[in-house]
Amino acid sequence: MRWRLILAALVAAGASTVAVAEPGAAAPARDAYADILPAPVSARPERGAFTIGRHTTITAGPGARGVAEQLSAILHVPVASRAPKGGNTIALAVAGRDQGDESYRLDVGPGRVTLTAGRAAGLFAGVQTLRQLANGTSIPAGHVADAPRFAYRGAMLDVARHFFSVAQVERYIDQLALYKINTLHLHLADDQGWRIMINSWPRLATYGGSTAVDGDPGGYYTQAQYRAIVAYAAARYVTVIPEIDMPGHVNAALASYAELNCDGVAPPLYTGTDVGFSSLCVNKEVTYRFLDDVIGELAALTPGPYLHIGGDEAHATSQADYVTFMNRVQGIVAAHGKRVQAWHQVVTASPLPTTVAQYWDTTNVNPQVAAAAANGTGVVLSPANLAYLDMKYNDSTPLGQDWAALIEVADAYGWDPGTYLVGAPTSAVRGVEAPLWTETIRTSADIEYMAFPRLPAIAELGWSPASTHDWAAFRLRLAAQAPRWQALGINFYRSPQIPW
Ligand code: TNX
Repeated sequence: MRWRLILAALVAAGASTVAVAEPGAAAPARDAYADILPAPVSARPERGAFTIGRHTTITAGPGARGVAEQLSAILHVPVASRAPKGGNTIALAVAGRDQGDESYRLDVGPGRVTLTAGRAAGLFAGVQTLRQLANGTSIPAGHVADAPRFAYRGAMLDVARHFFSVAQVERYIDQLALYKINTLHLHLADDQGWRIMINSWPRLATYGGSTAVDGDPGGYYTQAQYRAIVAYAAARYVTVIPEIDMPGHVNAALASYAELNCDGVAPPLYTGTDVGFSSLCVNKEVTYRFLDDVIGELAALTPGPYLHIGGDEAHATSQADYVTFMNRVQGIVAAHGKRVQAWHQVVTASPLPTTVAQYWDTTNVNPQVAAAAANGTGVVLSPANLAYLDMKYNDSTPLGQDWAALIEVADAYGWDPGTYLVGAPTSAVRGVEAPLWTETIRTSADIEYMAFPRLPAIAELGWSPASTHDWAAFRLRLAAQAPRWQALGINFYRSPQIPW
């Protein structure tokens, strides 16, 4: 514990090279391997350490160069085409052909670090582990073999209720990548704002994007800015899933174009926080021309396979209309070469075989979703009472809401995505996602306060084998992250449950 405090002080003081603490207080290698978060499949410390010095180089095999450059920037070690004599080496290699999941193998010895993976994405995951192990210029020796439990490990940011700049989104992407989260779901349109330029319907952004909750400043991404976010994420092996919520949550669109309203009259812009009052006009053909244009432009801008079409809280749409609408829009998405992700109400329509339902209810019993899952519909789990980052931690949390639950760290960590939804086969579970709705969230410091430390908890549920699940060990792993957050300037909630 004592060395940890000393390390924290050094990191907080901005020390780039952490001299190993005091005599007798040297960091025991065992701790570093036990502190990897998310917990790896297996980790075994050894005696000794690799020391980064003036003659250390990083070497990159075919396909490993990009990740090697990223590691180089983190460790301030050059990338060389070949290891020079007399120096020690950090060798990165993509084994065989570029394939497989994000699994990797890391071996740290006194003279050499070897990181291998089937794909560059696995090397990137391994680099995150290496970052956590490195203690200044010392990397304790040992071995890690690791692979994700679930392919989908997501975070959602609602940029509609409040708008966040490209730099703010990129900052969050960097934080997600630290914990091996590989999907960023961007909630791009809601009643309070439309945040992406659609060239064929420009008033969506210029007018529909002009405000935010409480009349706060609005904003939108140009297509070039959206592409920049997507590219920034891709460089960190994070796939962007853009969401246009429909048929409800559409006041910003209805306000922008009168013809989208059944009565042909555009409502005023909306800056409150009610949900469930707006609906696209399901029986007008212009609705589907509009959606074909919007989905077509978004599909062209988005390299990832999924587009999210919302489908939640459509309280102003009749169930019959909802079914008609969701089925037709799924066809439009498919026609543009993409797959559908939608909130779990989509199962009340006819999900396509490739449609993924995102579960957000506050109970683990939902026979309709379980039946769809048993029938082949993929499920991403975001139970609002466990995984929603906008829920308060306790009743004195200054930000957030409490309609689903108060969520302390132990609650966010204390469930198993593989077995959560009664009657849904584990094979249907694609993974987990932690959504952050932003009715009360305005700044990066606000985002971080709600995400840390619950986001790493959800990240661990998505990545780590169920056999590693252990609250007593997790709270120590989490505490060990705090010096890193301080060094990175990440604001976080000092939960009394964690021995910081
Ligand atoms: C419910 S759950 C919503 C959002 C709100 C959120 C606030 C779901 C899919 N929709 O529209 O922002 O609650 O917690």
